[in-house]
Amino acid sequence: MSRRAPAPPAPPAQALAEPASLEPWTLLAPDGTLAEGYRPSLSDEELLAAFRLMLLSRTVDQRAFSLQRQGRLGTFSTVEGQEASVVGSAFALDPARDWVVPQYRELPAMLRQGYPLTRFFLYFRGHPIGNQMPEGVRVLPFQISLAAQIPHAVGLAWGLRQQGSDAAVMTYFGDGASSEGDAHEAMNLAGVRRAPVVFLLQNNGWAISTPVAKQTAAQSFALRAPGYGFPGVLVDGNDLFAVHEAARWAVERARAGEGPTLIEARTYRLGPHNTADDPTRYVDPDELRARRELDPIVRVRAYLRARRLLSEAEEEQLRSQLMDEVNAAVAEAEAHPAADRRHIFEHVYADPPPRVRAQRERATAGEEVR
Ligand SMILES: Cc1ncc(C[n+]2csc(CCOP(=O)(O)OP(=O)(O)O)c2C)c(N)n1
Repeated sequence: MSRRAPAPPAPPAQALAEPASLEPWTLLAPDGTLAEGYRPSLSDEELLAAFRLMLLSRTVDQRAFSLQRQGRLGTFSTVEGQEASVVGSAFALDPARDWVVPQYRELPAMLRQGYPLTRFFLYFRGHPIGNQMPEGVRVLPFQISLAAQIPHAVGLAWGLRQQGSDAAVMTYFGDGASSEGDAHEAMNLAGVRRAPVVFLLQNNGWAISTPVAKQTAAQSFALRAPGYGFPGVLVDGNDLFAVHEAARWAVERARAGEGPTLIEARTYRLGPHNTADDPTRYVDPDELRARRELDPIVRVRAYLRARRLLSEAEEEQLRSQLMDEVNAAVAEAEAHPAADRRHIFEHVYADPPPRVRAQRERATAGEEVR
């Protein structure tokens, strides 16, 4: 008869990798008041510029959504609700030195780096020029293949370091993208090579209709970082100041040769996943209502009003300027010669394989290509 093995002993405390409990870092409360003793590192001018960019982003979202419904723009994803996370982090970068490697929901960070708004509209009208960066704009193209941008960011950061630069690379990805193998491989390599990269994980609660609770069993994505040998920070992603300070800290570490940082910006996607999605089929309306109360724009506005940095009338004027700016970019994009279907065969292969060449010929002859 086989003897039953004794129950396994519990591992001793020092051998157990137990996750510490984490609370998101918050500096700006929903009512617009600052944490005790905190003095923002953003100057008043920078803060107004950040708020302007947040409002511009919201204006683009609204305008682009209606253009998509009119058939004047393709499917795209709004930033709505995530403006503090994107703008707060982007403002930690020096556009003349640092790089942004986006997913597809980070337009304001790209704009701050110098990406022209007109190209955003061209991109979502199907024009390849929309994904080409003007000389000196340190941004990689939109990435729709989830997580594929993360190894690119690490390679870019590592390469810059090899060239003796003190530049930092900020790469953005979602909670959904974090489940891809590319995310793990890139973060592991970055830790080993001490690449000067900041991983800005925007946890917006959803990956299309998959809630974050089904994405990970961990209590925070930030907890992954120590497993790769670098720090992880959990911040309130709807707090412009907290995201900004965490990103500044991470960028300084990168410049100083101390390697990568993972920042989990816990935010919330207020809109649909993209213009083809219907979130009313899976988002609890009460949850959405509660999250709207935490709108990052409302929070910064409350702070600006309390400090008398921007009156209601001044904001009204700003909104109308931003609408003019957006309309001018739309007009310029629409006046641009339409994209040619043959464009889809460009910029991938220097020497296209026979199958692609044959498809290109059929497209040139106006035939259907499958
Ligand atoms: C490799 C890959 N798999 C699946 C998809 C389809 N897809 C597009 S967006 C998305 C969800 C992404 O969620 P997340 O990374 O959290 O970013 P979010 O859209 O919420 O900002 C999925 C599954 C894709 N684009 N690429």
